[in-house]
Amino acid sequence: MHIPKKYLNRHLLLVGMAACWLGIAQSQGQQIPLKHGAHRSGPRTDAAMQTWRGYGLGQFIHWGVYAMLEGAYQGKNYAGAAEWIRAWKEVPNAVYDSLYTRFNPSAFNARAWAAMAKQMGVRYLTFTTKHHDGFCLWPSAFTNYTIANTPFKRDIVKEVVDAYTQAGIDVYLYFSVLDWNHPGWRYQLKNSNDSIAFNTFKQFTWNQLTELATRYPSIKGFWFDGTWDESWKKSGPFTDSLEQHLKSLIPGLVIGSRLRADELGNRHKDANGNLMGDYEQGWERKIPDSRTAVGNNDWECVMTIPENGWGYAKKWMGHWKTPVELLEMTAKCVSLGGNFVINFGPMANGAFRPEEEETAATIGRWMKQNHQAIYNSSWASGWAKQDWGYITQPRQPNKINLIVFNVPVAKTLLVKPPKGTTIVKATLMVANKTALTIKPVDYGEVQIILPAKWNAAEPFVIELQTEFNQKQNNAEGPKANT
Ligand code: 1KN
Repeated sequence: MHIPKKYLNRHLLLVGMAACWLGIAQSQGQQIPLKHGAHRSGPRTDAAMQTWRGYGLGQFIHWGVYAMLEGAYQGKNYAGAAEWIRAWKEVPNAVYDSLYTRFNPSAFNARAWAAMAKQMGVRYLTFTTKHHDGFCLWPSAFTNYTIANTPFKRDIVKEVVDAYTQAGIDVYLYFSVLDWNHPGWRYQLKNSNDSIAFNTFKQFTWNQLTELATRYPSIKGFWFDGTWDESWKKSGPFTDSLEQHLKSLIPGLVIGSRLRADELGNRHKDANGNLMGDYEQGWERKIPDSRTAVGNNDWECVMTIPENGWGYAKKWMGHWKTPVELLEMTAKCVSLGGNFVINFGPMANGAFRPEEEETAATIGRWMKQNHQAIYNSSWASGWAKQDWGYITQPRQPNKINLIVFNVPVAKTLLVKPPKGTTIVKATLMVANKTALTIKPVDYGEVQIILPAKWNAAEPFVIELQTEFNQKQNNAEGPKANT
C-alpha cells in the first residue's frame, strides 16, 4: 500500500501530539481513580522488606498427595507437571481424591528438611499448604480434605514452620486460591448462581487464610497461586480487603503481586501501572535479561530443577539443571536485584530424592565459601555487565563482588566501574585470598589479572574495594559505529 508522504507526515504529527498530551497528563498526575489499586508506589522501605530483599537464595517445597502418583499412572508417564496430574485425562478423579486415605509419610522429618536447607544456605522457605487439588497439609477446620483425615494425622505445616524457624530460616506459606475440591469454586461468574456459590468460596478462602495466619504467626508472608481466573479477577475489592486483613494479623507480612486484582480486573499491576503487592511475582521458571525488565520493583524468580514440574515425579523430564547452572541463575537474579528460589519435591514417604540431596549439598558447599556475594546484595548500579559473570553490590559501601563463571582464556577480566569510582583492591576470595593485579586502561576500564596458572574448578568470587572521587574525569569509552 502506498501512502502519500504528506499524509504520513500528518500522521506523525498527530501521533506526536497525542504522545505529548499523554506526557502532560502523566506529569500532572492524571491517573485513573482507583479504590482498590496499589496502595503504595515504589518499593517498601521497612525492616521486614529489607530482610526479604537481602535473602538472595530461597527454597520452595511442593508436597502433597500428588507425590503418591510420582508423575505417572498405570505405567505411563505424565508429560505435564507432576502436581497437576489430577487434571490428566488418564487419572479418574475418584482415584486421585481418595489418595489421601493412604497418605502416610513415614520418613518425614521436618528437622532433617530444615537441616538440609540450612546446609544449602537458603534463607527462606516457601512451603505448599494447599495446592490446586485442595488437599490441606494442616488440619483445617473448614474442610475434611486435610492431613487430619489421613493415617498420618500430624500437622505437617506446623512441624515445617517450627523446624525451619528454629533453624533461622524464614517461612512463607504457598496457598492456591484455585481449589478443585471446594463446591463453590468457579472459573467464571456467568450468572447469579455462580456469584452465590463463589461467595461461599471467598468466605472459605478468607477463613482458611485467617486460620493459617493465626495458627502459624511466625510466618513472614504468603505466596499465592491459582489467582488467574475471571472469577478472581472480578473480585478486586475482596482481594484488597483480604490482603489488608492478613497484614493486620501479622505485622510486616510480605505478599507478592499474585493475590490482588484492582476493581477493573487488572492483575499484578493496577490500571495505572503500579505494582499491587510487595514484589513482582511473575518470574516463574524465567529470569529477566536486564534491569530495565524489572524496573524499580522488588522481584523473585522461582525455578524447578527439571525442565518443569514442582511435585515429585519418578522420572525427571527434560534437562536437569546442574548445581553450577542453579548457582549461575542465583548470581544472575541477585545481580539484577531479585531473589532466586529453587524448588524441591519430596517423595510421598517424606524423603528427598538423591538428586535433590546432592544438589542441595553442592550448592551449600559453594554458598559457605561465597555467600558474601549473594546475601544482602543487589544490583550494582553503574557497573557494566560483563560476559565472564555477574556483579553484585553488598550493603557495605565501597565494596563490590564479581562472581566469575567463565574465565577468559587470557586470564584477564575487564570491568568498567561507574564514573568517579576507582578500584583500589581486588581480592580473590579463594586460594588464600590472593590480591590480584589491577591495571587501569583507557576509557575508565580496568583489567583485573588472574594468576597465570589460575584454573578454576568452580565459579569464584573476587571482592573489589572501591573509592569514590567526584572530580575524577572518567571519559566515555569508544562508541559503537552505527
Ligand atoms: C502455566 O500454568 C501454570 C499454572 C500453575 C503453571 C504453573 C502453575 C503452578 N505454579 C507453580 C509455582 C506450581 O505450583 C505450578 O503447579
